[in-house]
Amino acid sequence: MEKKFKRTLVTCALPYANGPVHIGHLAGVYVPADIYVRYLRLRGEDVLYVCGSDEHGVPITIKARQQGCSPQDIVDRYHKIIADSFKALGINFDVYGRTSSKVHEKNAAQFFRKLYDEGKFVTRESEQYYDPEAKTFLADRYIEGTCPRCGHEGAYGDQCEHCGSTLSPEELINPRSRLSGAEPIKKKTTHWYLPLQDYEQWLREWILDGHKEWRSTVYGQVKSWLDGGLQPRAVTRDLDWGVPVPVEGAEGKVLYVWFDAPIGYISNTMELLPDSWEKWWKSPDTRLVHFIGKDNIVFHCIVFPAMLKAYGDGFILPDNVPANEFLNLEGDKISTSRGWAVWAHEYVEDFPGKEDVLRYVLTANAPETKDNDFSWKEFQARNNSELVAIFGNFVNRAVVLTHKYFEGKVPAAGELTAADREVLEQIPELRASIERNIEGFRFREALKDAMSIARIGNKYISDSEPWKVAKTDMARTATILNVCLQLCADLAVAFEPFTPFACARLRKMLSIEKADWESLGSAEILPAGHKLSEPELLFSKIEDDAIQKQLDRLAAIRAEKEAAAKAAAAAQVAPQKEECTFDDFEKMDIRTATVLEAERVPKTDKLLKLTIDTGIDKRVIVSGIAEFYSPEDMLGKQICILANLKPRVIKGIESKGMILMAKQGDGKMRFITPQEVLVNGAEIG
Ligand code: B3M
Ligand code: ZN
Repeated sequence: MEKKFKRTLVTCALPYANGPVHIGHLAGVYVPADIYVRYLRLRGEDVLYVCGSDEHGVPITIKARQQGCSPQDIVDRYHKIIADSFKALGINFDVYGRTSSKVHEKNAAQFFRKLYDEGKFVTRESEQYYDPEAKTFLADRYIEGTCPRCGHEGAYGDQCEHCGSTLSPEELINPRSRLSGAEPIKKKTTHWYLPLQDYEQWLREWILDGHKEWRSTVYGQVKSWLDGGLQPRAVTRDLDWGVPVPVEGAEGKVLYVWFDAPIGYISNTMELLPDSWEKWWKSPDTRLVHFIGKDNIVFHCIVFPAMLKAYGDGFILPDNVPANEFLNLEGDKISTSRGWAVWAHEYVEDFPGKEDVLRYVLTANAPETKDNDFSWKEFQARNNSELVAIFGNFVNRAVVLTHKYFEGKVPAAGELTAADREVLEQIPELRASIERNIEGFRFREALKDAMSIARIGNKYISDSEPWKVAKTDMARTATILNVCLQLCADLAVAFEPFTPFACARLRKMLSIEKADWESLGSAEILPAGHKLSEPELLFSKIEDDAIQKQLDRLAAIRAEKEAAAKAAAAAQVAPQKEECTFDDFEKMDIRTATVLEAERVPKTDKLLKLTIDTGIDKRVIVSGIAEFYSPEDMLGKQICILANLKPRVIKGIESKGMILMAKQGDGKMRFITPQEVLVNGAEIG
């Protein structure tokens, strides 16, 4: 690690405390950050690891309303679930704070107040929706109406969850307040704005010129924001949940959640280190790294830096923002509202003792450069054929054989063969590659390197067959196992950032107290005579039924979605046709009739030949309804027909008239039947 910095401050996006975290969050933010932090610590770096819940924002207030409780109840519940699931997965922040804390309220208010006092904001009056019954301004999410794109009736003022369109409240048909049902009116309100355009040039120099090493996805997004021209951004909202705006005449206003949340990183540091937090935030010797998902890039690369710049006082800026792309689940976008997700807290219950497996799979398949997909089959395969069959199997063979032949003591190596040396020489190269990759935020590649050590070991022990050699040559067996055990010790270090639970078990087996990065690749981590502990399994197989359970749960959600989509399609109604006159209508002779005989028209899929009694005559109609009705379905049914339609010959059969059918969005045709049986030939009109 270049020694430009004395310490590293790592922040992870503060999860909204209105739902549990899922694998998309973990893969995008928390697992890579945790690998980074564990790695730096192994290297003896001074690191502070900061996160916490983001407890403000409109969705939390909406959830509270839906569940008939207070926003505080909601954030209390999810704060705990989220914090516990991180811990269970080995993601141990130095501080996991909350933006509803007193420290944060005070700090965020103070931050605003200083910018306000120094004239860093502009005010703007605008017209916003207001609920005249509930006497409150309405966030876009609080307005509901019919979607102008798909006709869905429960679309929100910012988005239609049915068709996925982004909307503005103006576009909704029949808008109404979700609070009172009243029609919202427009009312003037004043807010404070940060004039981002004033920071544009500075941002260009700092990022576009100064940080060309950032991930191209991050750099590209920043560039396109800057090229698009920055606008003033509102930093306050009319809402009753959040940090109150600390100035006169701002009653009923709170700080916008994206203004207060990043300040939360600072507040949480203060909470942990009330006397020394400034060293982490205001020293040019501190490297600041923000781990986030791609939807947070603008806030961490443009808005928050502009806030810090405006504030001055020596605040440092991020040295890197390794934002990830998104993770999909079984080919579909993860959706909290649909339940299309794998939740961290459920995973740790469903797969106890397999925390590392999730960390491993999410890293092996991390969405670092593009969106990626998580599938349960791949999860199972990576566990069974990589962690169990390669890493676990190698370690197990080496440790068990050492117990068998050498009473669990590391045997001394004799002279090394060329093959032994070749194996050992690869480790320092892999170590250097892991270092380059982790320091460059390429965690997938780093994991591949670590896995290479296990692959090399597994191949070496298979090729050198110490269990066979032991029958004739104990000295050679000793050398082989010595080499294997050194590789096991390498694995215990190299994998520590990725699979910390397994590495703790491995260290125990090898009787190593503490992982030490500097030992990685040195041929004698374990001295001869070093006593190992009892072998235990590092990883265990995941059986099909555990995977099937997960797949079944997802299949049920998918089926539900498809049924809902079908129902919605069925409800679609075709627009009204062009006007016609009464005379046009009068020309049509519509009558009741009864089906006397019905049969399929040979060599066709769609046609039925129906012989019907029209009350006027008996005649044949050929109708394209065989997809929907069998001949038996039609037999004896009373139907309605257009009797005077000009006859046509269809498949050699003369068809006289047409059956009236109703059609809706699902495409199915249904015949029309009178409410009670009438005489045949009754006139309809
Ligand atoms: N609460 C997380 C999200 O967008 C958001 C991050 C805040 S970080 C200061 O899912
Ligand atoms: Zn829609």
